[in-house]
Amino acid sequence: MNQTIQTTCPYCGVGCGISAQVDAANRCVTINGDDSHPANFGRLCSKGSALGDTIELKGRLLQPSVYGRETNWTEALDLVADRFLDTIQKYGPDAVAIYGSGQLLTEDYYVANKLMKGFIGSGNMDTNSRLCMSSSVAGHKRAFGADTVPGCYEDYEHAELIILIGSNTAWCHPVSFQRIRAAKEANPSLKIVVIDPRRTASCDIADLHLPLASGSDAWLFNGLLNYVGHASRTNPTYIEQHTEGFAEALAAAENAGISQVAEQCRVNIEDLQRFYEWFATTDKVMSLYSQGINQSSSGTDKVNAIINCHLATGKIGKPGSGPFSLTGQPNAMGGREVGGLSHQLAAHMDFANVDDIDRVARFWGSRQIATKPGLPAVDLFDAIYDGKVKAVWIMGTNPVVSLPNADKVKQALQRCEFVVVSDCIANTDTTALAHVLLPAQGWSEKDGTVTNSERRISRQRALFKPAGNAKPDWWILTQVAQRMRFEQAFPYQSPVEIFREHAALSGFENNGSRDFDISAFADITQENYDRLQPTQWPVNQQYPQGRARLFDDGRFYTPSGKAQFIAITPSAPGMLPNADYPLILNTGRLRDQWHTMTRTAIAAKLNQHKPEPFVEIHPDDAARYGLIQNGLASIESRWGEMLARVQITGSQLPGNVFVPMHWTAQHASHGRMGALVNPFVDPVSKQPESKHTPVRIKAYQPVWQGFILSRHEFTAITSAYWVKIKGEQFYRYELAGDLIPNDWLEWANLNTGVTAPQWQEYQDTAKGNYRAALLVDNRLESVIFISRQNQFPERSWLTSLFVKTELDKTERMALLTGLPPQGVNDTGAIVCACFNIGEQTIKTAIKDQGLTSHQEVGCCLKAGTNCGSCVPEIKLLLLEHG
Ligand SMILES: Nc1nc2c(c(=O)[nH]1)N[C@H]1C(S)=C(S)[C@@H](COP(=O)(O)OP(=O)(O)OC[C@H]3O[C@@H](n4cnc5c(=O)[nH]c(N)nc54)[C@H](O)[C@@H]3O)O[C@H]1N2
Ligand SMILES: Nc1nc2c(c(=O)[nH]1)N[C@H]1C(S)=C(S)[C@@H](COP(=O)(O)OP(=O)(O)OC[C@H]3O[C@@H](n4cnc5c(=O)[nH]c(N)nc54)[C@H](O)[C@@H]3O)O[C@H]1N2
Ligand code: SF4
Ligand SMILES: [Mo]
Repeated sequence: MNQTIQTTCPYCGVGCGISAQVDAANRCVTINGDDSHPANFGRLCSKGSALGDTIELKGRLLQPSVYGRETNWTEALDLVADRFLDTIQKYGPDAVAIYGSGQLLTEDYYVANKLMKGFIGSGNMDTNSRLCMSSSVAGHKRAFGADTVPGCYEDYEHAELIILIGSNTAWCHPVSFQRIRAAKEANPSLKIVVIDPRRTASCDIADLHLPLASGSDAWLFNGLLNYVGHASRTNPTYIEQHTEGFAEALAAAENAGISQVAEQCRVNIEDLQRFYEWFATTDKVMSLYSQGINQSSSGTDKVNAIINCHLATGKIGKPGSGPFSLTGQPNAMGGREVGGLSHQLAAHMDFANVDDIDRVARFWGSRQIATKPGLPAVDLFDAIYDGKVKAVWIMGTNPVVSLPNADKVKQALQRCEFVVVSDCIANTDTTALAHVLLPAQGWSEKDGTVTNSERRISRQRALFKPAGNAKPDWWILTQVAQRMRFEQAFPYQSPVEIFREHAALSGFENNGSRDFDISAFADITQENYDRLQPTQWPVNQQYPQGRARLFDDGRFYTPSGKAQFIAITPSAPGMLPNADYPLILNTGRLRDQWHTMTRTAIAAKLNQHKPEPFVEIHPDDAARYGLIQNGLASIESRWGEMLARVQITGSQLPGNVFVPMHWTAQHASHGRMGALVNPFVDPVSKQPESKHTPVRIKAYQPVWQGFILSRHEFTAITSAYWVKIKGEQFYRYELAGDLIPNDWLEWANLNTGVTAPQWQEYQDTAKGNYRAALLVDNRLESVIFISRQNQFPERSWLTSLFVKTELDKTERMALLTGLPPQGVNDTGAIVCACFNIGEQTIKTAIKDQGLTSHQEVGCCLKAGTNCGSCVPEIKLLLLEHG
């Protein structure tokens, strides 16, 4: 019997509702968007749609282990508690730390934070949100006196101008992007401006794209403040009644005249003028911003430079207007609610206020509460490296990949006396360095709440029984807390008890002084918790049903009740390009992968869009550095190096290169870009500058290149360069090497693990080509293509053969050419992941059937008609081939 369960997507901060039809007996699930969820009204993107393909048990961490040996929970938990107690006793509480994640549920997060700050008595609980949202948090706090996102998604439909700043919404918040696209279709006068050094897929709906110089946003928004100030386009009444510090902020922007800004940002002055004019003359303006703003050594200033413009014009706290920080992770917002960052305490209270410390201590009944901030992420791993922090517990994050200067992070964990990792996946770059591994329940097994970008709390509900011996993160933490003799404060038996306590703390001695207040849930019953509908906080006596917008009353959480302008002096990035490292490395996300690929790369269909690590570079730079399209390049910074496939494109600015953040040592030999990223951080928020690292690039010319497609996963790969890509019933290995093996057949056997081989071979020694195929009963097992000239057929026809139980004669004959037999079309690289439609298929349909719009392509091929994330790419194909 199938059961339908409503839950929430575990990926991005849009926080889409999912309606899951669960076949518990067979552990499978059909995923649909939840029509009634206000974040998505039934829509899902490619990642959410593919969730059903990611729940397999293969690769899961299912059993606790200590020092590489599987064990039971009792031994593992005892060991963690003992070693933590021991370390604290010898070296004090600041010698231990927890490093958490915006992918933990609120209940998990609350317990972790309470344990470290409330009872171990150290501030050393930080989170990957330090790399993500901390500049927004700091900017909000400076301007509003609290970490408040004023608006909501409904504002997209009210806005007349939407500005996407350092946000590739089309790929990173796809359901919100579709909603904005729909708002524009319904209201053609809605204008969209994209501010990003790259021309991204989000530019598809843009009326104006400002490809500003990397890091120059503070100039751009100081320029806007200056412009509205001089064009008498400010709102003097609003400034007077609801703000402080305008004169100082305007004075600081005095040097940001339009020509000066055009020069600093290297943007066309007419475009700049147009943007400023639109902002000044449009009533309802939303500024959506994300990592292009936050991940900067002056990210907090950039956030405030944006907020300043909204305050000066009163465009805040009303429908369709306001600054809107898009959260990244599914529970980035929930983590901020519980105080997951090391300078925060709990429930939007922090260490800066002694009354807060006293209040939380009384609420928790703790005498040993921490009284000062702990170490933020980059400093924390430096302290581990230096041996100051001796025991660390990492949960729900993969810092060996995602922190800057990631080779040093790896060394830090190698040196650390005691490393505990809780994860749901067995082999990650971080689990590889753990002394104790604790199996956490994954998305489809967990129960609790998450909060999305618009402050909306939704339930995640378990679909299946726990896998193996996996446990909820809150349970693991509770068990350790009890073993550390804090059992009185950690009596939890279920998530609802934790949620109630969290809700009660938010209302404790609050009386309207703190924005985060969900005290209406302080007595919620199990039944009502189970039925909880998505609700936007605050949820209290005054707003029992939640509240869509804050600041509509012009009241802020500062001591004076007025919003604060911050005078901004634009500052340069931590390190500028120089003769040794002349290019700027920008890093970010792809449409179909989630961070370090531990879950998305399990779904074959999500690996086809961008299968290999790549570097995007402008044609002039490619020529200057001798790079060719699809060749390999080595990229080097002062901190580390990597290899990537060259993609030459006019969407990059000269002097800039872009690399996706996703590849790890599990998926590629040299794709872990975190190794290169500079460790500079923002002085206020301590957020690292992940979007700006000086690098150099050169061609990497291996002696040979090639690929293997195999039905079976390899246990070892011997070539110098490799990338592993999971497909539908096959694994694809892209390879390159510096040594030609004496005997390719022997090499093939070694790599594919085949014994007693019946390979069909083709060899052209003069050209350095080697090809081989292995069939068993006419079923394709493996094919190998090696060449010294890097000339290969598309992989798509060959990969399509793996779903067949038997190849026919023409297919077998064509196999070693790699080209489909006459009359069969190659689909080309996959563009539409939902329906598996390739580029070649779309191009052919455009040409043969004279298609002129993405709607026509959709009618003809279905491509782009489900989640819509590939529409920008289809439109580009129409432009090029229509
Ligand atoms: N598909 C997918 N979606 C995701 C995620 C994922 O892993 N995969 N992760 C989620 C998470 S945790 C996050 S935080 C969000 C991130 O969402 P986004 O912030 O939208 O994603 P990024 O690709 O990191 O960066 C956004 C853009 O910032 C631009 N940028 C770089 N430097 C500058 C600059 O100096 N100024 C400006 N204005 N722009 C600049 C980059 O070119 C890039 O296009 O995505 C969430 N959604
Ligand atoms: N250069 C560069 N670096 C970046 C960024 C960038 O744009 N450029 N972006 C930064 C940002 S915004 C972010 S958010 C980070 C993300 O970086 P990470 O947090 O390091 O990446 P994830 O792959 O999301 O790691 C989540 C881990 O938690 C595990 N997991 C999933 N669910 C659960 C669970 O319920 N419980 C437990 N215990 N484990 C679970 C997953 O298997 C995975 O190993 O990267 C940051 N680093
Ligand atoms: S937009 Fe996609 S990844 Fe984000 S919550 Fe919705 S379905 Fe999940
Ligand atoms: Mo993030």
